Amino acid sequence: MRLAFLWFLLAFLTPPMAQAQEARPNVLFILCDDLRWDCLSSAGHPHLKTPHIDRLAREGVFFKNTFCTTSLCSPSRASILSGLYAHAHGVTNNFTEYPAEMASFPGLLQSAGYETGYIGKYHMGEENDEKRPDFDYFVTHKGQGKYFDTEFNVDGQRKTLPGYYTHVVTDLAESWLKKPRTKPWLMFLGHKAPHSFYFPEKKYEHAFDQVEVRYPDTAFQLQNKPTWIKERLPTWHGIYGPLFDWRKKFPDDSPAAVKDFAAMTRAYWGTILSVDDSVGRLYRLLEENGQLDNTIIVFMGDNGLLNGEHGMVDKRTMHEPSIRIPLIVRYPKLAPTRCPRVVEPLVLTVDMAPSLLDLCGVEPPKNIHGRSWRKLVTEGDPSWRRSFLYHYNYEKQFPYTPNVRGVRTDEWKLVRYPHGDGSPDRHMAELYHLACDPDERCNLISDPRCAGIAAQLRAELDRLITEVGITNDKMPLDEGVKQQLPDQKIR
Ligand SMILES: [Ca+2]
Repeated sequence: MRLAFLWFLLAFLTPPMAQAQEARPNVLFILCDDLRWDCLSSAGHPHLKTPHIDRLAREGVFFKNTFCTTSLCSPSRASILSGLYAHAHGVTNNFTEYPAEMASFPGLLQSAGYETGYIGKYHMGEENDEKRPDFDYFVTHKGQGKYFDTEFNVDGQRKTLPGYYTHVVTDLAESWLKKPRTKPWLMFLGHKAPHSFYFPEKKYEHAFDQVEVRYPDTAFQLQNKPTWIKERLPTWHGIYGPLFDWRKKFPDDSPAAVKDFAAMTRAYWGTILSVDDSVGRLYRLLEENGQLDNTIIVFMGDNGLLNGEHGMVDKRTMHEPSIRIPLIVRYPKLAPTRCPRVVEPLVLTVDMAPSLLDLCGVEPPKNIHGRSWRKLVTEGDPSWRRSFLYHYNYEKQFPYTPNVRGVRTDEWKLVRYPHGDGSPDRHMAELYHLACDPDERCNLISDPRCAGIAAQLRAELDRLITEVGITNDKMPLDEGVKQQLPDQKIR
């Protein structure tokens, strides 16, 4: 009798709590532009201190081996939204709009009853700052935006919002998050930082003045590399070039000119400190609103960035700093805050859409390339991928990187540079044993002892190309590395 009474009492008392527990999670997706995977103190950076981002990792899941499938802003962003490789979503350069009819995870959440908002850099469709489908609230700007005083299109009204970009978009996000609502929500916050041209806010302008910065030693180990890498050195994307305006007289390969590289690097780091402040503000707001633990917080970068490795700046290539990206997810129902996880297996941009839809209880679209990592995080997944395809097409407007088709496994990487007309490759390929050579110092492609593994990887690359549905791998003709600077308008 007493038991029955207890059951009655429990049944009577628990519904509101049970409902709260069953409520669908909110999603706060924070996307940085060109943030290197290692530019967080939680990822081991020796100089940057990012306590707020670190806290997300300490209370959540740190995906240690996350990669983009194309290291370029717009294609990578479209892969995050759609779960598809670039050839399938069609955004293969930085000037293409995300197709309106293409399913995206924000659109699917919206159809499932979520209120969806986008604030900040969208960067698909260079000159279009208009509202996009899939979002109830939409704030962006044309082009790259500016670190100071950007003109935004705020839900239909164009106005210059004074101040530092990172804080302006955080203010807008805070206002949106404070609105009373009954629906679950998705807020997608697109930072400009730390994209070039790097300008920290005033209080962080001198944050790294005392840090000595040199070219990485791999910049001087190009002997066994393909010649296009050496040709890139004095260009827009090489360490002897203009360094996004941080070097006024170029090319300059004198040792003294490293001061320009150091100044550029310090400025890049400075912009990241403001992002960390922004993460802290949003975390605090969710905490105050009682929404922290029912919100999936994603902190991610769209692509990596070379900072002098192999003599390169910018991204696009398949070298590690270009393709590795930061990814941290805090959601106590995925990983309890007292039990943070580090996930080692290979996770990709294309996994974001199916994973977030999975966590929100929404069916992902059929025939996408990515997979939900939910099971991988909670219990491990023996069927998880052991290799992936990387894919980049030569750009006439940025003639500093060839066509790239490559495969990366847990241990190895093979990179091919197809000419584009089906003829035999004209650039030397690259082969690295990452397990022993994580900095990609020693290209083993000509080592006869590695002929077997090279052949295996070549076969795996062909298999992956077929697996993602590329039947006729069309790509531009490689017109070679050129010295010309890109058009002023698209830098
Ligand atoms: Ca980017």
